[in-house]
Amino acid sequence: MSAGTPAVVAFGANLGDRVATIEAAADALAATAGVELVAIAPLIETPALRPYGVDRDAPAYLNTVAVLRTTLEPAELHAVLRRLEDEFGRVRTERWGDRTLDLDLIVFGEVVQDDPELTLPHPRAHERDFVLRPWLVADPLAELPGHGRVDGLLAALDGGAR
Ligand code: A4P
Ligand code: MG
Repeated sequence: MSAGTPAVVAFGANLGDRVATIEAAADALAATAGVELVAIAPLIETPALRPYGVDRDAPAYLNTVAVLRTTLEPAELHAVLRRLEDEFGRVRTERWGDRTLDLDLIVFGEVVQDDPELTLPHPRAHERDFVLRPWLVADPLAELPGHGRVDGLLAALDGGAR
């Protein structure tokens, strides 16, 4: 399938068997009807970012980014991601709290929307090293609608996790 809309999904995990969880979730996403996995970056380890800053005492994250093509609608793809988070044992307690699996939809084609249930592009992606770095590996020409080229955004960050 090369039809469909390009979409980008960010994976994060800082509890449990992080490698196994992310690999199984990526396999499940690739096996979903209407979803083709185009590329996925190698895992990177990053310190936990909390609302008040980086917390080096918290369990570290593994992060990666997958580039997809999909014939699903944005809300349908988001529902798939929520279901996979639940399947892999995610418990929602505090905001930006530790988790077995977080799946964020970073971009969906050129869609720009402000819905709190699904904001596109993801409102914090442009300032996050742990999203931009693997995304650039998966797609060296990546662009974030409204913010420009990912290589330029990454160069503008002064290093470290965000
Ligand atoms: N939501 C709105 N737009 C989107 C979107 N584009 N993708 C809504 C996914 N969800 C979206 O999400 C909270 C609400 O955002 C949901 O109702 C959803 O419908 P959540 O997954 O339940 O909670 P969360 O992930 O804790 O909240 P949030 O604010 O999305 O967190 P972030 O910004 O994703 O940050 N540190 C490192 N090193 N690596 C990480 O991956 N991740 C986070 C989570 C914090 N620190 C991290 C990492
Ligand atoms: Mg999330």
